[in-house]
Amino acid sequence: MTKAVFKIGGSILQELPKSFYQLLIDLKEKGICDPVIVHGGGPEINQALKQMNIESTFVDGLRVTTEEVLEVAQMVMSGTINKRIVGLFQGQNGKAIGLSGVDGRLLQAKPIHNGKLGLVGEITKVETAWIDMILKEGGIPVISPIAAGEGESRLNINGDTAAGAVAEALGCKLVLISNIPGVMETINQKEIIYHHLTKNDVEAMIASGVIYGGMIPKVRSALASLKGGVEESVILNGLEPDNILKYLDGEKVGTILRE
Ligand code: X2W
Repeated sequence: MTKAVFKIGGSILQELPKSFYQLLIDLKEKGICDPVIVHGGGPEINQALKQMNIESTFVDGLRVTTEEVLEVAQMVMSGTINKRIVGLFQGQNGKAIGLSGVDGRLLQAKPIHNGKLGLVGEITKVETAWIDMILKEGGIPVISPIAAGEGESRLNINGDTAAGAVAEALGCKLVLISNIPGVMETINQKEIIYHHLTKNDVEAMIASGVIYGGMIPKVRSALASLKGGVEESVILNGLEPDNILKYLDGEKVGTILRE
């Protein structure tokens, strides 16, 4: 069965309807595709750090990660959020298996920019055998983006980057679940959705400000993963889960990104 990586960002987690999880379970049961989930958790990490009076800063969308920040990121993502998503699948009778990138060295990484951002990693290898094992047993893997570094060290990975690396390693599609229908622009008071974009289109749209804020790392990591063997990246609105079916049926929905 073809696989697909679904990235669920922290900002959309609270909004996703139960039917989203049900749809992914149905896709698997009907043999349409085998979902692999990679999640984030940025907003909840922010909240937890604030409550603990720990400062954190971002450089180019990446959280500068001290030992203390890493412990909080791991607690929130590999603990609270990962198990919440597993619970949501189980609430719909899905067989979800939650694991972090540290488990079985599923995600292996080295410090990015020679450690300038502290314990932030870039993925060097994905042990896809663990994912395949879970899929073979009928499970839905739910992966949190903390990776195994050298020895006992662990590294914080941006969620979109982790999802891109997993899709790349599996050689499958990457579906970025969003709360907007895709990359949009308002022209003459009418909202239009760009259904197909290339790398050059995206760069031009970032330069002109059409693509801005949190959408920038999303489209950039989607494009970066294309280079490494991802067939296709697509941004879809998870609040209307039928969009996922429509996309898999080849209908014009969301924004498809290609090289
Ligand atoms: C991210 C991991 C979470 C994440 C962080 O600490 O916020 C780095 O920046 P979203 O919800 O997918 O944005 N890691 C290195 O990416 O969450």
